[in-house]
Amino acid sequence: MSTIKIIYFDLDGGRAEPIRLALSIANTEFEDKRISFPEFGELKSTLPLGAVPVAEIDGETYTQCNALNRYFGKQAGLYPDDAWQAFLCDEVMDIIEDASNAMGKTMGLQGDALKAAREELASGKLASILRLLNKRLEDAGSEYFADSKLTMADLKMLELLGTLTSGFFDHIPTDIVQKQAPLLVTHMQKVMSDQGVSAYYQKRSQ
Ligand SMILES: N[C@@H](CCC(=O)N[C@@H](CS)C(=O)NCC(=O)O)C(=O)O
Repeated sequence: MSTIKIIYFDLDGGRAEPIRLALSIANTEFEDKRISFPEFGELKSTLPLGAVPVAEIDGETYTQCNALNRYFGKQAGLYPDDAWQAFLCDEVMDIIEDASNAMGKTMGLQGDALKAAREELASGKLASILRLLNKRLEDAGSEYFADSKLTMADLKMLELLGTLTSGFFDHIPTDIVQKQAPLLVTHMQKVMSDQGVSAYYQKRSQ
């Protein structure tokens, strides 16, 4: 059996969260290494690409959250076998990466520059992304994004929705999802009530 360590910020969200959820749903043992922002600063130069999440698997360090989502998702039965359904799952995961990258670019800004960049993002790219995700969910039957069941795309959606509705990003209105993509709000509630997902968060809250 492989030894697995997932390294990421100490957040119940963000790019590592779908990986943690998949491992937990599959009952796979792993070390959930959570680091503070100052610890990340110290660790950064030792990381292969200076970013997290990374997965240490049997001593080697691997990068790229969506590749990790697919790998651990396959093992958890959360990634479609069918090529088209796999594509639908992948497209959603990559669209969410577009949103994360766009938000990441505003991270170093401050004051008026931050406000202007975030407001432009909220009314521009982010709004387009949310509307597209809403359409994809509707086209897939409004319950799950692919395979008519829970997949990594749904778990990754939790990551984006949690971030956007929590107020984590100043100047991004917390009702942006409700306004641009109302189906995603009910989708988030459905995913949160999934047995494996709710068991994970119940355990986290203990
Ligand atoms: N392409 C990478 C992106 C990873 C990434 O940008 N991670 C962010 C945190 S969510 C990070 O480490 N940012 C800090 C930095 O780049 O200095 C992936 O898919 O995992």
